Amino acid sequence: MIELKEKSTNAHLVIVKSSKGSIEYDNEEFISLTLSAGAAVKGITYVDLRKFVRRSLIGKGKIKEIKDEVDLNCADLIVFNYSLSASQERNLEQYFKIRVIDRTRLILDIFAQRARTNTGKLQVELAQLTHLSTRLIRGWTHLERQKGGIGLRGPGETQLETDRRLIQDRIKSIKSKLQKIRTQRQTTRKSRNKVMKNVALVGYTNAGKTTLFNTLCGANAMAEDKLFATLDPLFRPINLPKNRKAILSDTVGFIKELPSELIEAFLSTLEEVSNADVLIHVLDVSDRFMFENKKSVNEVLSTIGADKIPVINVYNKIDLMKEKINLINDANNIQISAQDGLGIENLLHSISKKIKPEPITALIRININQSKERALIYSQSSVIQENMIDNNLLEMTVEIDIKSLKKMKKYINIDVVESKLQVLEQKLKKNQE
Ligand SMILES: Nc1nc2c(ncn2[C@@H]2O[C@H](COP(=O)(O)OP(=O)(O)OP(=O)(O)O)[C@@H](O)[C@H]2O)c(=O)[nH]1
Ligand SMILES: [Mg+2]
Repeated sequence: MIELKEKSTNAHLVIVKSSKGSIEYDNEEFISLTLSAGAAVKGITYVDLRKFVRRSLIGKGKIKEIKDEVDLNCADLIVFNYSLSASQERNLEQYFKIRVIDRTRLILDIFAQRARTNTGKLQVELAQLTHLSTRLIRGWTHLERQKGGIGLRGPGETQLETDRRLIQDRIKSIKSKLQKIRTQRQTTRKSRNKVMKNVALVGYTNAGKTTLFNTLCGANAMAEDKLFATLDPLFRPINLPKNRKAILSDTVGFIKELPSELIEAFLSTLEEVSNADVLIHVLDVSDRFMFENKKSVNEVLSTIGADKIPVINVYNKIDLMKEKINLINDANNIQISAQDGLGIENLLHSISKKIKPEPITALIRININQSKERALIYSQSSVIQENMIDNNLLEMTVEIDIKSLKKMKKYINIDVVESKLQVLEQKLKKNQE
């Protein structure tokens, strides 16, 4: 049974100073994560890991110091920003007599709280179970251990009471369900890609991706000042200059060292990013760690094989900047305020340029009954002229880019009478002869 705990969680944070990265950066992000998980931060202890203790990670002196503060502040959860082994977690819990979790577990808990759709819940459950399956060790029997972390909500909690074999069975079953969803998404993506380019919003969590998605598409998706507000991918068509169109997607935000369990479980969601034609990397200029975040996002992009896709960097939230900021300003680096609509026109032009080359003029003939094809031509090109040339035939003069014309020719039955494309194809043929 899941035991839901209504009263709020009081967390004590243990920040282990590592040699890489700045401590302020780690601090701020870690506190935001804890708050986003719905816990109050009652105290922080900094630990220098010069003396590494295998059994409990930290030494006796530090344990005593933390215990005193935890008792004083009535904390009921300790969160380490450092990866703890299962036995370290267990030993620390025995010392402190309250729950101890690490950063990975904290992020998994946030995801569990945010998951709304069936797919999202399955993905989170898979990540939780994968994490748990490596942590089932002897002596790990008390049920207290098998509850969730903060808030104790989320999918998969009942499964946490099962043993290793049952967990493996459940992992297998979820994986097979997710594989079906992945195949479905691949099919949908293929048919979407037939006619339109995919533009994916990516960025650090809370950078403003969903706000920008709403501004660009006139959508009303939930944007919140919370980490990982978005989990499931969203898609909408966007209108670009010169009557061009594309599909925009918004997905889960990234974070430094996104747990590998989550990357694996969210494969089908992340594939929407790795299969995009253009990425819009949303950066929050009001975040003093914007460049560190940018680096972390690029690392995740490289992990999921999306580092070769053309990118437009979008510096968001410029409305919050009192002074002009010194950033590159060109077609690939655009300053905007997704909230106030500043710079959006520039961004649309830049996307338009990135996804489609300049159009060519083509003369297309279709049968008068081909209403679906006619609608598609309208959606993909600028129709300059349309004439009935006999009782059955409609002749359309359109402006379209070569790639889209080729795609249309491949998938729908149209007769391209004259276009630069044909001239090019003829030239190509001649060259081959
Ligand atoms: N001032 C200001 N706030 C913004 C702007 N864009 C987004 N925000 C705020 O930033 C917060 C996060 O916005 P979201 O759009 O949810 O961010 P996200 O990148 O989708 O975040 P996740 O889905 O959690 O990864 C919200 O409180 C927004 O209102 C902006 O241009 N200016
Ligand atoms: Mg979002």
